[in-house]
Amino acid sequence: MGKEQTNLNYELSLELWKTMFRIRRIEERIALRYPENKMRCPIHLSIGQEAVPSAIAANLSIEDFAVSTHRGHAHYLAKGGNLHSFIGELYGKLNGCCLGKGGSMHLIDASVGFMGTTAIVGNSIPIGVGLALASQLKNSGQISCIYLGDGAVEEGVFYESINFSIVRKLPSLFICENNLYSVYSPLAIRQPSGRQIFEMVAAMGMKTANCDGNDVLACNKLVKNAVEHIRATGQPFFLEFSTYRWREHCGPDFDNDLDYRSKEEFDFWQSRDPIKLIESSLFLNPQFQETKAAYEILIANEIDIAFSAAELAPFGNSEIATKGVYA
Ligand SMILES: Cc1ncc(C[n+]2csc(CCOP(=O)(O)OP(=O)(O)O)c2C)c(N)n1
Ligand SMILES: [Mg+2]
Repeated sequence: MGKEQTNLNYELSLELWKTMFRIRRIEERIALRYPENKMRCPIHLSIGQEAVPSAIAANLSIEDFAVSTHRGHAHYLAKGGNLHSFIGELYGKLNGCCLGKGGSMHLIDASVGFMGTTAIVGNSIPIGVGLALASQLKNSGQISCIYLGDGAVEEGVFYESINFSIVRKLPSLFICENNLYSVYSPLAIRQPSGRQIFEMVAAMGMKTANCDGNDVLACNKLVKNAVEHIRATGQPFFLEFSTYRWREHCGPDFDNDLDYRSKEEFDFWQSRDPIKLIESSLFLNPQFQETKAAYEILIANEIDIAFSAAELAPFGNSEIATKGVYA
């Protein structure tokens, strides 16, 4: 491999690592501060699942759209969502992206094309398809990225949305983060054995692909290819990534004591930490150690400031109660 290629690989790996590392540190801080009881909304952390949103961050622009789920922190940050607006929202404060009225599961920031997350499984999928339809009607070239979990595949609206996207040739990018569980229920008791989600969607008529969702370079390659395809043809694409959440379904803690997943399984996925995996090749470059140390400090300071700002920000009042409420 030539020197130029090696440098290019390093730069790309570093960019992807930075996004993952920042998301991880932000969520770890949320977990650390959550027991103070100042963030009064339920939280669904995506620690362990950072590779997919980082690949999205590297390939979508701020003009594109994204919608997401109850587990949407990483998706919001990867779309360029402001950290102060995010932490303020968790604290229920006026500096939050929804003026503190939405909390963790209702993050919206139209200024960066992040059009919303909802607590109802599958609910944001048709909204994302609607955004893709709007983009097509306006010929704006915007892609609509629709994040969903494996559990959303059990909702009827999933099939309607896939079907409509195919029939109307919409620029929608479906991103299925298959972390093997819906709350405590493993995939094996929810969906037929041997049926792969991406293969089923391919059989419905959409272009699809899948890969290891903890290998950020593989994720990046798949997303890049899908985005190029959508931009060139306007046609939808479905990507499935296998990944794993480390913490409890809802909340800041680990839940291995509940015994719904085995220690062996958990250990296997911990050994496939997406950040550690890319670091193992980044450390081959002697510069990385110093770069990592400096970035760690930068991110810690950024997080400190955002949490302080959220603590200091005021709560809303009756004047803003109906602002942004449409129904
Ligand atoms: C329509 C609906 N059914 C059930 C629930 C309860 N619920 C909340 S999160 C969740 C799990 C969804 O699993 P998945 O889509 O795989 O996302 P993950 O939590 O694994 O990221 C369920 C069943 C809900 N919020 N909405
Ligand atoms: Mg899941």
